[in-house]
Amino acid sequence: MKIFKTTEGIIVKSDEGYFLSSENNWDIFMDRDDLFKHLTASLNIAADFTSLSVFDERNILAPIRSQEVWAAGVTYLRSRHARVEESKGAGGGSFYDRVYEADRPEIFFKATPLRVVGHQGKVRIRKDSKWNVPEPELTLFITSSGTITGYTAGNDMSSRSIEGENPLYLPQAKTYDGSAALGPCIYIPGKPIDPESKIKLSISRSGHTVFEEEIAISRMKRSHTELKDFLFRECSFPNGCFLMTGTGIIPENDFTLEQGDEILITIDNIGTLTNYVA
Ligand code: DO4
Ligand code: MG
Repeated sequence: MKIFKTTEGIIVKSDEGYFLSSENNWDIFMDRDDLFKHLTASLNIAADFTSLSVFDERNILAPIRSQEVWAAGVTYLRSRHARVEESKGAGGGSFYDRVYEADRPEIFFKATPLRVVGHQGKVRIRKDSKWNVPEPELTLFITSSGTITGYTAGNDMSSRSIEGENPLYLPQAKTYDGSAALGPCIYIPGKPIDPESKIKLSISRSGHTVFEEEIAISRMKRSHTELKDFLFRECSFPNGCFLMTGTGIIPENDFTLEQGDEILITIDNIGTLTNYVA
């Protein structure tokens, strides 16, 4: 089952088609530990939903209202290698090796809803940054009581020149207007997502593909539950939250994003999150 937040309201896609919910409040709609069961039951008896004959992709909004977006880092070997290399000059190289092996994961605050764009939206690169990349990340939707009910595609836009200059600059490298994208929908499988699901990143410039790579989420070193448990240790989320789970794909060091680039992040069963660099 997939849930879309749209200009028309909340739309659920099941095998039977598209259904518009009579509940318009995203926070209330999403914050249910039994969301999959609840939707299956409601759609079966046609309660609280109206069947739709058309679904217009252009109406899709970012699937967020009051939720904070958090992110985990250095959860794949590729990220560890890239970070060690970029911060060697600043003396930060060993931090990334250590956090990859440590019990405590790297978890950082990524964005308020204001800084998040949705499918077809414009992500930004900072004006004071020379080296910029998208980070395609499986993103968890977690309810207020700490249950992982949904999955979406996330883009953890990152300034590698700023985080490479000094690891203490991480918040500036990661959090700014248009620094996060989520969408196109929230996938609600009713069970944990298949670990063999693939994440694919494709970047096009003037109609040509300039970067393409994919990785299975099973290559991640930590479990989703482990990351969620650390996040929930001392933080409460009355409306649930999003947790980006880290990137396993980072373009080579000579690559930087440019204005107008098209970024496609595709995850099995979720779909493709498309964004443009403003
Ligand atoms: O520590 C820097 C950020 C790591 C990150 O965002 C990632 O691995 O995805
Ligand atoms: Mg990241």
